[in-house]
Amino acid sequence: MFFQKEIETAPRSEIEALQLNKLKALVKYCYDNVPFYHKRLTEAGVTPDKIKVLSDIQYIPFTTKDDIRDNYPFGLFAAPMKDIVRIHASSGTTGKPTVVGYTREDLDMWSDCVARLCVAAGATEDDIVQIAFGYGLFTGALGLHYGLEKIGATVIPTSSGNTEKQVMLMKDFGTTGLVSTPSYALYIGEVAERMGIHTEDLKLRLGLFGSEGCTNEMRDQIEARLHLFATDNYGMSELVGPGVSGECQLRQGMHIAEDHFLPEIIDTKTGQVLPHGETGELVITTLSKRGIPILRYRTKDISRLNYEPCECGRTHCRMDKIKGRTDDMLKIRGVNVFPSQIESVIMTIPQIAPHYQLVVDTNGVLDTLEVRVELADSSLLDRFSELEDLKKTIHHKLQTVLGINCKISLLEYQSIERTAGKAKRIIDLRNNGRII
Ligand code: DLL
Repeated sequence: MFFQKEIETAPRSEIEALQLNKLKALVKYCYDNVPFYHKRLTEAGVTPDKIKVLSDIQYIPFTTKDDIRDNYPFGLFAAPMKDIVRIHASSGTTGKPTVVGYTREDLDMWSDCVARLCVAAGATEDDIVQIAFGYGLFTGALGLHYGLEKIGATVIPTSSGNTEKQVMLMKDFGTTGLVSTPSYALYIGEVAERMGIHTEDLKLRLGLFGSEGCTNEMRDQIEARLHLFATDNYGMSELVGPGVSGECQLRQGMHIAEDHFLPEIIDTKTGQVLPHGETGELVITTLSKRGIPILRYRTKDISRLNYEPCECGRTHCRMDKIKGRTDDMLKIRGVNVFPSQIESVIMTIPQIAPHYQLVVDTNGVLDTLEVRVELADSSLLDRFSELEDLKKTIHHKLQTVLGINCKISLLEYQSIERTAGKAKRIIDLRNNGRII
């Protein structure tokens, strides 16, 4: 039920006292060992002795992805290279990757955090878990790998791709747990069906999904197709990788490992810290990392913190599922639209397969949004009036939720590209110079 019960169920006052001690030590560690932070903190007038209470964190300047990139590759490392035992990096679509380094202590802390979330989700030493994340610089695969080994589960490092083989091994090895992105899990289900394998006959029982968003409606689809209990976990390479937070079996938010990560929610525009319970951009300070400690990292992920006690007994606060990212919130004719809102709607329409793409463009004056979805049964393509009715239904449901008009395109089953990693769902044609 717990991996580190004492800390996972510690009273709030104890958690906060620990956080304050660690924060003070962290600011000093950064100030003394990273010239970038020394300069930043000095400019902001923050010397380590300025941190007296937790809320003094507000005086510390934010760190962004650009700060890490500007100091490429190792400029923000606080530990000497002889103490760094592992490097990871996030791919990033443009320019250089963001590079992170781990000391041995960091790796230990990381695998503890992942072990916690796996146990919280229901994994045990009896599980046989297939890791279908890509092994390599990406933190997902090795992160889950070490955490699951730590709890004594049997790890099968299949890596991503080669989907038919994934299914074959799942059947032959009696795999009980699957680690992947939610979209790849759906694809594995599709391939199994194509191979004539009934997923209900497999031993799969638990999904540890993360690295991309997954609405509850999408989760229902995954569970129906793979016959397992699907859980969500969150993290990012700059902070550690997976292990920042994860759902317990009650699935009412993801418990943050608060002894290692100090969360805040800020207003993206003003940078002001928002009161508990408000939705905004998640900012995280890594309290324990030695290799590359990060002060107040702007994740760009939108969420909300919940400090109410959870019935599972864990006292660490929970963050809501990620609503979207500040940089993938679509602004359509002045209205803010999150892809997750669209996902929630289309996942509940039975005639539609759970794959979609959003194309944003402009007709010269106004933004346009096209929602491309696949028909679950392509024979519907021959029945014009049913197709038109379906389009109207989807259009109406989306308009009710989003408050804007969008174009619905019904595509043949499997015409949207499947990926083994994070799904690419948004095509924004507005800024490529094609249209003025
Ligand atoms: O995706 C780390 C990870 C791996 C987390 C495996 C969980 C499982 P990056 O590649 O650096 O790291 O991407 C981080 O992915 O800022 C979010 O936008 C998104 N993300 C990660 N987990 C979730 C989640 C890994 N559970 C970025 N829900 C983050 C929604 C997620 N988005």
